[in-house]
Amino acid sequence: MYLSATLFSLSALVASVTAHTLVWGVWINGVDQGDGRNIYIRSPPNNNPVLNLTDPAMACNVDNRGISLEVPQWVSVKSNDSLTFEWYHNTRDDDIIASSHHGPIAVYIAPAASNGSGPVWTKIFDDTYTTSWAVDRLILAHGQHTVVVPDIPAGDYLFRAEIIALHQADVLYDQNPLRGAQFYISCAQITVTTNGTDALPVGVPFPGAYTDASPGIVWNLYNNSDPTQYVAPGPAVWADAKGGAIALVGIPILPNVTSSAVPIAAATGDV
Ligand SMILES: *[C@@H]1O[C@H](CO)[C@@H](O)[C@H](O)[C@H]1NC(C)=O
Ligand SMILES: *[C@@H]1O[C@H](CO)[C@@H](O)[C@H](O)[C@H]1NC(C)=O
Ligand SMILES: *[C@@H]1O[C@H](CO)[C@@H](O)[C@H](O)[C@H]1NC(C)=O
Ligand SMILES: *[C@@H]1O[C@H](CO)[C@@H](O)[C@H](O)[C@H]1NC(C)=O
Ligand SMILES: *[C@@H]1O[C@H](CO)[C@@H](O)[C@H](O)[C@H]1NC(C)=O
Ligand SMILES: *[C@@H]1O[C@H](CO)[C@@H](O)[C@H](O)[C@H]1NC(C)=O
Ligand SMILES: [Cu+2]
Repeated sequence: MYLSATLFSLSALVASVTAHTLVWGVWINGVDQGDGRNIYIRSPPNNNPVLNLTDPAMACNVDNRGISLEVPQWVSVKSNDSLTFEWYHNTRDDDIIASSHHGPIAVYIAPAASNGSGPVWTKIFDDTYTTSWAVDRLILAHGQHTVVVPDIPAGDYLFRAEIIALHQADVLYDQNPLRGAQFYISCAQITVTTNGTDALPVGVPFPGAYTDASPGIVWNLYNNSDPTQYVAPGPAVWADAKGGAIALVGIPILPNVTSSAVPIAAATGDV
């Protein structure tokens, strides 16, 4: 009895390991650009979310801390190109993120020279709830969502993808630091080679754009709140943005599996 109860607890623990998410890389016009992690993505050291709205990590996650931590490569794009982010959980093209992590997805851009500091971020994509949450559709799309590159001046930019998971967002992090909305953030280093005429407007700062009072920071998924009434935090999408989609652009080609071992993330009870 005692032993089986222990085994039951252990399996319950294993089943509750974290199911967070990270960006693996990007696709341009449906072409996989290869593993971007710490290569052209300013990757955080693990897939944990940012919770603290005033943390400098709200810009480009914990490796950024508001200052430049440039990684070696830049991905070149032209105006009108489709730039697709691809997220994963533990290994590429897996379950992507826990299905409990319902919430919206947004993409912002900033000139790279700012290092993401100051009022430099412009929202170019926002998807909240249509027939399901943006995250639900991201899982179906193998972790892929796309923005069309705006007709902005030539130069280096940071493209900041953001998933907000709402499964613990019924309270503010400031009221309960074990809960709150979870921010999965990743910045890609992108060089725009066309010299467009749509100059970026004055942007918003991260941290700063989202506060405890912003819409969409507190949301209860479990009390019959109408998800079609959800409003994402932050500014409206820029009028000169060219849209995007949460949709599969290509099935990743995975290396042949030689081992069934899967890295197990640290358990935090966040399921
Ligand atoms: C949130 O981040 C700010 C800025 O870094 C820091 O001063 C504050 O202590 C953090 N809050 C918590 C609860 O860690
Ligand atoms: C992007 O597409 C728009 C609309 O189709 C077109 O007017 C514009 O010239 C295109 N820009 C570039 C750089 O191809
Ligand atoms: C961005 O980072 C680079 C390299 O560390 C630095 O030279 C530059 O002054 C920074 N720019 C800003 C606006 O902080
Ligand atoms: C882009 O166009 C602007 C305005 O016409 C010009 O000042 C700038 O030098 C051009 N930049 C590049 C990289 O061609
Ligand atoms: C659900 O909970 C949220 C946040 O606690 C609250 O603002 C909202 O009024 C509640 N909605 C319903 C339908 O109970
Ligand atoms: C996987 O192995 C098969 C058979 O050896 C080979 O034909 C295929 O090219 C390999 N695929 C990859 C992505 O390495
Ligand atoms: Cu998680």
